Amino acid sequence: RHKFWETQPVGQFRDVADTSLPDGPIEPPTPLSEVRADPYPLPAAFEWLTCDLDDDALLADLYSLLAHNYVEDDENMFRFNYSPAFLRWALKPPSFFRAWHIGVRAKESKKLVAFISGVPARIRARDDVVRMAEINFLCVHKKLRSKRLAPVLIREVTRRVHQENIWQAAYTAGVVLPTPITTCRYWHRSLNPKKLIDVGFSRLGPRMTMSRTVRLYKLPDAPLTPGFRRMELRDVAAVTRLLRAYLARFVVAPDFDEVDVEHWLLPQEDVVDSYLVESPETHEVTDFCSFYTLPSSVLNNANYATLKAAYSYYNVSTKTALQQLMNDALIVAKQKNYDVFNALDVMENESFLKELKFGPGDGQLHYYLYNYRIRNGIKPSELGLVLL
Ligand code: YNC
Ligand code: MG
Repeated sequence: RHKFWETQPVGQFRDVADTSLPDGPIEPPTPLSEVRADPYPLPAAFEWLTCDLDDDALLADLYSLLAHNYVEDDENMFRFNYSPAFLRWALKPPSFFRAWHIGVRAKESKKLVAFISGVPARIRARDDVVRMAEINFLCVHKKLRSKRLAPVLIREVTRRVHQENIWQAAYTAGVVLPTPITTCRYWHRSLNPKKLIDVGFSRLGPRMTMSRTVRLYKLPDAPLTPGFRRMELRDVAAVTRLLRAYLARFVVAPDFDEVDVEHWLLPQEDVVDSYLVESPETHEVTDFCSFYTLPSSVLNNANYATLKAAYSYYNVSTKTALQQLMNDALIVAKQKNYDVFNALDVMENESFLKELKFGPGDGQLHYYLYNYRIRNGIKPSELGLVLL
């Protein structure tokens, strides 16, 4: 059934019932001298291109490939529209490898037609902190689909990850592959219900009028928690402490240090936003919340071209109730003109979704590890990892 995935060191569907298989790496590392030295062959009309994302023209090409060919919803009404600044942030974390930004272009026209990327991360599974690649932005131009290019891209990124002596990876996909460690659902909180209904993202509820709907989702003009403010550079140490203590609770989570926190969580306009609660009395940082910005193109709508969406990222509450903290996150997202606030049912998110008027979406997001078995998988609430 999965001609490619059956050949890979991932949990195989046929092994699900085998309780003798231990958790941890599926295959041991091979000596680096045995890692294939040359790129995998591509069909004759195409060539590999290691991408330099500091090159604005190349970044614009990548942006455009993804804006026209990346992930759509099941009904093909919306398509992710990652901004160039977001792509740079996502693909150039501390100690990134340029060799892991892999394009395929047409030899003649030089047009970028496919892409896959990895970035390095330390991810903890139970008590094992593992150096991994986070694989993302796998994309093949619509005109080149179903020609088995995706397995070539995956093999090539795997080869380049192995060259750095890294043997595990984490990734998410909307499709079911062998074998998810967990399956999450997106929840959506309307901030601009009229627009969401106009573009077909949501529907007017039964026995609801537009004005009642607008009132239902109305939020205060400013955050309610005293001491709630934007994160700054001087907060990196405190935020790292909060986040490390919190993420220790989950079965699978990133192992962030201060360098990671500065990159992944320090606010960048229209890329990532982070807020915290600084106690007005003690000036201690007690709570933290964050979201990233990922607009979607609205396909075939006369009135609107894009939806501005915020995605819940990492949130930590110690003194402010998580529900109140997230209500403040909704308020700042509304102030900043986002149309919708999305969150997965990971970590403790279930505790606020219904109360804060999030509704369940229809798409599922499956989480995977490459060459690392977690027998029986985990629950979404045991997952402390958000991929972009
Ligand atoms: C997918 N999303 O099952 P089998 S997510 C992984 N992730 O193989 P072809 C996928 N594999 O089943 P197409 C996949 N989608 O026969 C399909 N596959 O074993 C598998 N869409 O290849 C599929 N981006 O080239 C099948 O398919 C084989 O032309 C078929 O290309 C697929 O970034 C794709 O959704 C997704 O651009 C590129 O449809 C194309 O359809 C497309 O004939 C729109 O491929 C955009 C989209 C995917 C977003 C993402 C995470 C990717 C993870 C890849 C796996 C990484 C493994 C770890 C590597 C490092 C290891 C170390 C160490
Ligand atoms: Mg293909």
